Formats: sequence, structure tokens, C-alpha cells
Amino acid sequence: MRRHTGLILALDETDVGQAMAVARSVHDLVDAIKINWPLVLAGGPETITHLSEMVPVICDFKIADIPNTNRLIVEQAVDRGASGVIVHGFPGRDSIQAAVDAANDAEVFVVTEMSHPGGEMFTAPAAEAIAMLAVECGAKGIIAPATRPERIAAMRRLVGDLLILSPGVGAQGGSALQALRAGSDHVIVGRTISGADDPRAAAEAILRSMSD
Ligand code: NUP
Repeated sequence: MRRHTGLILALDETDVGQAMAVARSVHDLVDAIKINWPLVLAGGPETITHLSEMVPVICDFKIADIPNTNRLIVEQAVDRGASGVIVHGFPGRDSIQAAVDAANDAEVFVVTEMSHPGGEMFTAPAAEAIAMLAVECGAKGIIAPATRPERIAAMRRLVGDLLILSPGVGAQGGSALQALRAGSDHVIVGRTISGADDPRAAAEAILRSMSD
């Protein structure tokens, strides 16, 4: 994924026509579109392929299984056109390594600490160890919470030049600018764009806020 604007759209829609309309309206403003189970379950795995013809697609399947199953999931996502996948870090070194090895040229991003309040229960205490595993396994980057910019800064000190992608902007209360200032490379924004009456105008407003 090239950094063009620093913005990634999270397309959490189950109306496939609406999802494609939002994607078409903002694809030139974003570095990638991140899709998750709701859209893939609604539209089928071919949704990955259709979107990937327009823009780089990151499959946020939060893959969290034994190494062999991780490998199979990553291979399917990449074969269908994903340029990146998101995996959980808590299943441990061998599971992360299997995903990185299966991805070949596609990029693997490892969830460290989740952005929602519950993320403080189990993911936050393990985040530093997971971030180090992401580095050691050769992942392209990590996911760290825009809702807690001080945690982005802490992760940045550990992961060097790995990419940091930060969800939690807007609907979850985080600020894109604060996430970038704390060390994020890309912010991930979903409902604030996809739920807006004018998604393109909403994306442009976030981009303006990022360049303040
Ligand atoms: O810790 C995480 N928090 C999070 O919100 C890890 C994620 N991958 N996400 C995803 O980012 C979440 O599944 C959703 O797709 C997106 C945030 O969307 P929104 O809160 O901006 O609508």
C-alpha cells in the first residue's frame, strides 16, 4: 500500500450496492479500502476481487487460528485480490509467522491493542509483546488505537519503521490528527464516511483535519 493521503476507508456495509457506490465515490481519496466480515458475508468473496480492481483492499478478517488455518485463510484472501490482511497477534508467534509466510507479497498487519473500551481488558496488557512479535515475524505493520494516541506513541517506539494503522477515528471518539501526531501512518475511518449523506465530502473533511 502506497501512502498517498494516509486515509483508509473501513467499508462495513451489508448492502453491496451501497458499499460499491461509497467505494466509487471515495476511491481516489484513500490509500486502501478495508473490508470486514459483514460485507464479505453479504456480497461473497468476489467482493474482494471487484473492489481490488478499483483500489487496494485490506481484508480485516482478524485471523486468529492455528498456523495451518491462518495459512489457508490468508491464501484465499490474497488469491481473490487482497493486497493486505489483518491478523490477531494473541494466537502467538507460529500463527503470525504462518500468515506472513502465506501472504508472499501481500501485507500482513497485526492487531496489538483494540480501539474499543473492551480492548483494554485483554489486548492492552499484551500489546507490547504482540508488537514485538509483529516485528520479529516480518509483518508489514500493526493496528493500534486512535482512541488512545498515547498507546500509538508507545507502539511506535517498539516497532521502528513498521506501518501503524489506526482505527477508532470519529464514531469511536478518536482524532485523526492526534493519531498521526502520535506516530500513525494511516488512519482507518468507517462510519464517519460510509454513514454520511455525502461520503466524499466526509472523507474530504477528514483529510482537511489531517493536514492541520
Ligand atoms: O482495534 C480495532 N478497532 C477497530 O475499530 C481493530 C479494527 N480492525 N477495527 C476496525 O476498524 C473495525 O472492525 C471497523 O471496521 C473499523 C472502524 O470503523 P468505525 O468505528 O470508524 O466505523
